[in-house]
Order: sequence, then C-alpha cells, then structure tokens
Amino acid sequence: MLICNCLAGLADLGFRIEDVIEQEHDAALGNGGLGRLAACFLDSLASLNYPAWGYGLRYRYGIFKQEIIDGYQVEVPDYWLDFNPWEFPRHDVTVDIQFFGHVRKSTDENGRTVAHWEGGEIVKAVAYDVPIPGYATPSTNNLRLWSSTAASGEFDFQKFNNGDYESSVADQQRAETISAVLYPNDNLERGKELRLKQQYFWVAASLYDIVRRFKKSKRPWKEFPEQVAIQLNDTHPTLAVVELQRILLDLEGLEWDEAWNIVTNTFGYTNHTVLPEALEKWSVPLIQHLLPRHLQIIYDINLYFLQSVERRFPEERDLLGRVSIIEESQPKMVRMAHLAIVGSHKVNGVAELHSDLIKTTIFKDFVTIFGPDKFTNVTNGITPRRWLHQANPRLSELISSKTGGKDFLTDLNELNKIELYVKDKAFRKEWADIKLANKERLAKHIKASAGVTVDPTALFDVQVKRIHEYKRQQLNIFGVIHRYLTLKAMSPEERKKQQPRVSIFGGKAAPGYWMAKQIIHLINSVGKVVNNDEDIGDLLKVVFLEDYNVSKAEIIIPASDISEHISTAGTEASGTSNMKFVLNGGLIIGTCDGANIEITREIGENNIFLFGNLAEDVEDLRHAHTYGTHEIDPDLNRVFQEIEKGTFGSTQDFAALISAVRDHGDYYLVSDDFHSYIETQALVDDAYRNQEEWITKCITSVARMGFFSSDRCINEYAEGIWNIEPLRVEKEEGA
Ligand code: GPQ
Repeated sequence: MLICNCLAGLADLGFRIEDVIEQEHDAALGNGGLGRLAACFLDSLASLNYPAWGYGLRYRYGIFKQEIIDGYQVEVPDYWLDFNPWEFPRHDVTVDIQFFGHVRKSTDENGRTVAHWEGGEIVKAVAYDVPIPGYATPSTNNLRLWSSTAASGEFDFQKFNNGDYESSVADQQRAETISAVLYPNDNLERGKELRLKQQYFWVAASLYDIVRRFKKSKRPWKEFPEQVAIQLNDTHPTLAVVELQRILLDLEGLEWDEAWNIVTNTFGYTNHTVLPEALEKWSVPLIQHLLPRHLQIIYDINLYFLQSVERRFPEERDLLGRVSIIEESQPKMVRMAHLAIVGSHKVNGVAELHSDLIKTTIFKDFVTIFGPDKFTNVTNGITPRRWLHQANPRLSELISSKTGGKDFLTDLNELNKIELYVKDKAFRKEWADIKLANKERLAKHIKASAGVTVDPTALFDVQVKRIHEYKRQQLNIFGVIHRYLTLKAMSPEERKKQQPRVSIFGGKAAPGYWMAKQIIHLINSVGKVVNNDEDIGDLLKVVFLEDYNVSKAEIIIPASDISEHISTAGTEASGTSNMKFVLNGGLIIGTCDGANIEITREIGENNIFLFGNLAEDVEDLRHAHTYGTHEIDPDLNRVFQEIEKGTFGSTQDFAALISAVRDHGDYYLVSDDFHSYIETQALVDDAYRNQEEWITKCITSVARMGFFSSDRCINEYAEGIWNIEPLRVEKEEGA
C-alpha cells in the first residue's frame, strides 16, 4: 500500500522512483563485515519487535571512496552526509563529554573516599537519530549517532569578539575532529590518541543516554541489569565497562562490589577476530593522560580480579601475568579483550569454529578461571530482507510463489519448501533465467565501470571483501595466472573445450596497508594482459570493480556462480558474504574456516567446494616453514617465474608478494594450499559444465540456508545473553 502511494505521489511530482532511489547514498559508517553485521542486526531487532537501540558515531567522513587509477588504489573523500534524508538532528539531545584533567580525592561524611574528576576539556555530543523500521511490523527502532562539537556552542563568539580569533576557531575544530573521520582499518588496531578519544566520546555519550532513561523509571540500581543489556560489538566500546563503574561509584555513590555486580551483569562481549594485530591494546600513559580516573578504575578492576585468581590458583604464578588486564611491557598496555571478558557475564564468538578457537587459544586461561559456561557461540546471520528480497527481487518473487507468500522473509526456514521443486522444469527454467538476467546486469555494470566486455554465459567467479593477506586475494590472483598460463600452453582445439570464466574482484585496502595495495595492483596488471590477449578471448577475463560497497554488493552477489571465501583456516572469524552468496543461488569455493563449516553442514558437502589445510594444522605448518625446509609448490613457482619475467609489468612492484611466500615464511600458507586450490577450481569447471547438476546444487543450497538469517541469530542473543523477550505487536498486513 505504502509503496503504491509513493509511486503515485512521485509520479504526480514528475519523478520516477528508480531515479529517487539512485539519489540515496550508502551509509559510510563502517569498514567491512563487522559494521555490516551490526546493520543486519538492527534490521532484525526492529523486525522481531525487540526494543533495542544502536549507538555509533556520526562520521563526517566515513569510509573513503576508492578509485582505481592506472591499476592503483587512490582514496577520495566521500561526502555521504551532504544528502542524507534519513537522519534527524536532535539539538535537544546533547551530552557534555570530559577529557584530560586530574583526579582529586576527598572523604565524605561516612569516611568513604570519593574521587572527583576535574578540569580538562569538555566536548559536546549531539545526537542524530536514524530510524530503523522493522519489516512487516509497525516497530521502528532508533540508531543514535553522536556528532562532536564545541561545548561552548556552535562557536565561541565571546572569544571571537575579544579578538582571540585563532583560538575560537581552534576550539571548535578540535572538538569537531573527534567525529570527523572513520579509521579505515579492517582487522587492525593502530593505537592512535584520536581513536581512543572517539571510543570514549562514543561510549560516554551512549551510557549517559542509557542511564538517563533508566533513572526516569525511578527503579533501584540493582534492577539495572534486568532493564538494560549492553552488547559490546568487539572491544572498541570496552571503555563503557569502566565508564559505567565510574558513574555508579563516583556519581551515584554505590559501593564497589554492588556497582561491579551491576556492570558485569549488564555487559556481554562479542569477539570478532583472533588476529593478533587486531586485538586492541592501549598504552597506559595515553589512558592516564586522556582519562585519568578511568585508568585508576581499570587498575582497581585488575587488582580485585587478580586477587581472586590468586586465591583460587595459588600455585600458578604465570597465570596472573597471562590474564592480567595490564601487559607489563614498555610502556605498559591495557589489554581491552581481557577487560571486556572480566567486565561481562557472557563472551561469544561468531561461528562455531571461531568460538572453539577463542576458548582453546587466546582466551584459554579465562575458561579455566570463569568456567566454560561464560563462553558461548552465536553464529552470525544476514537479513533476508536486504540480501534476498531487495538485492534479488525476481528470486524473492519466485521463492514466494512456491512457499506460499512472503513468510520466508520473516521465517527463513520456510525456504526448505523450494526443495520440493528441485526437479520442476518450469521452476528450474525460471531459476536459470533469473541468474542469467542478474549476470547480464552485472556484465553491463562491468562494462560501464571497468570498460571490460564479459560474456554473461561464462562462469562468474567472484571475490569481494576487504583486501587482506589473511583473506588471500593473492592466492586467487596467483590461481588466475596459473589458469592463464595453462590456457596459453594449449592448442586452439584444446582451448575450445575449456570452461570460460570471468574472475571478478572488489574490495578496499586500508590506505596504509602497502601489501594489500600491491595485491590490487597485481590484479589490475594481470587483467590488462589477459583481457587483451587474443589467444584467450572470452576464455578468461579478469576484472577489478572499484569502490566495493553495499550497493555494489547488491548487484554483484545475485550475479555470482561461484564466490571465493578462501582465508587461511582459522583466521576468518565467520564471514557473512559467504551466506549472502549462497542465499542468492551461487555456490562457494572455500577453506574449512569460519561459517563455511556450518554452511557445509546445512547445505551438504556435495554442494560446496572445500579445499586446503585445516585450522588445527596451521601452527605446525608455520613452524615447519620457519625451522624446516620450505618447498614452494611447483605450479606456484611457475606463476612466480612468469611474474618475475615481467609479463604483468614492473616486477619490482610484485616482488614483495612473492617473497612473502618464498622468503618470509609464507605465514598465510599460500603455497601449502595452492595445489588443492587449483585442483578444486578444476572441479568447479567440471561441475559448471553440467548445468543441470549445477542448478540442482544451487536450488538445494538455497532451500537449506534458513539457519543463516540474522533473525535466528538475534533470537539467540536475546535468549542466551540479554534475557529479553520481544514486545507483542500487531503484525502489519502484506508488507
Ligand atoms: N571483522 Cl575485529 C571485521 O570486519 N573487522 C574487524 O575489525 C573485526 C572483525 C569481521 C570478521 O573479520 C568476519 O569474519 C566476521 O564475519 C565479521 O567481523 C562479523 O562478525
């Protein structure tokens, strides 16, 4: 109904809805899978009628726009806020946030020591609200984004009038800098002061908001954890643990134990990575300078925690050092994951393998201390509203015609009904037509944006995600070079028998991540040679699509035949695009990593192309590289030799990519997995040639993907971690 009204109203005004939709800019608020997962969760929370809020920063400059110039990534600012009709500025909702200063202690009338955090600098947080409407329900939740501005108001006219022009502008600018830019790193922490300021600004404003709402209810403090659950989305908001303890202790006058009990029963912590370079640590002197009172509280939390550990494990002298929140390095560092574990009542990973790994590796000692029940798994999910219905309307329509309406969009297990039609000729024909139409649409986009002509009937092979060595786009492009060399060595007759393929890449490299940028350059350089080689023609095309983002994903994902999820086993916590691709009728080639394992369990091992070493063997292989002999796979060596001959341009540029494998221990096991990868890609070619079998695999897989709805995932958080139930709301008619 609403859509019809919109269409008619727009037509009256002389607009087409497609043109209006085009105007909407992607929210630039995140880097990769972590932020996108949060967006799916917001959609599910609202659609399931959970009364939840999302909190974040309103970055003036979100994730940069990527341009590819002469094969290299160039970063360009993205002015996403210039047109954003979805946000409501709330100049009436502001919070003053304090930084720096010092702590003074006094004694109150009961002889209790009271801390006063005084002086320093005040910055104002202004709320911008983004409504999150649920699907097929009137429930609408709120995403509250904080923007920083000078506490004195928009601009200090007092100072300005008194002739202090420079300082009046500088104050304003310093304040605005806090929410000015998103740090563009994915799975990497760099310990910058401004980042810590952002984190505290964000959590202090959000907690003030949460506490203000609770205080309006006039309930006693002990009821706080029954009324409020706060989920830490990785460690980035962990200062909230300390901030809530500070509020209860210093401002509300609670005793330490009572306050700490409230804090730990309020927070849950989700870990999203085991990569050592992504585990946050902040230097003690930096926290001391920026948040002096918080540092004292962190030390007290640590003291009480270590005392209890020592009482229970008096023999284990090394244990204290290992689990301490403070790392005794030079300078000392605060380990944020340790703080998050100690400050929460539940800790979860995001896929079964990942949740097992954190229990047996990085958080092993904490399982000994707190017991196994504190650690749990909630496998990630995706919203079917965006990643099926919106991205692939024809497929959604076809599914709806066979499952009896749109219920599958709110109960994804309904998908299993389509398995009954796996042999239905008309259904299969429509299925194949939809995939082809989606591929034609992508082919047009490829032509328009990369200037490459691709045949929509070729096998579309896609790897789109942030560029990272652990995600192994280098393995993919080395495999593409191997394919190119194999085709080149064939006679024209032999070539005719080969399966044509289009290798499609997309993804941003963090601006300071030099190796990732070399990978992008290699992909583009290979494309330039292969795409212009007349011997090869349509047998192989290599495309790098610039500026991969959510809108592009909505075009790319429904058009894929095979997608690549090929991280070194044990490194990708879950992955969520793997779920999106399968849900859209594409198969995947992948390692036994993250959610690939559960996808395999659900859809059946005949419907996925798994390869490579297992997580349990990675450590030994790395050890062998360093201390034993390290033979490079002969096929991979041929690829290296070709690159070194200069076939793809300046050899200097790619030397580091080769030496990482050949000379520096091959940390990501590219050579160890190369043979198995190439063999499995050959199986993909064979399977694709049998289109009837292929379509059967695709339909069967989609039918079995119900588990990966973010609705299932949110219900698990609600029941197992937050202890909340959805509100009862009348369902809306035919959304
Ligand atoms: N993830 Cl810690 C990110 O995208 N960025 C990060 O900084 C961290 C994690 C991802 C993770 O790599 C994926 O495997 C997960 O699927 C995703 O978080 C959501 O859990």
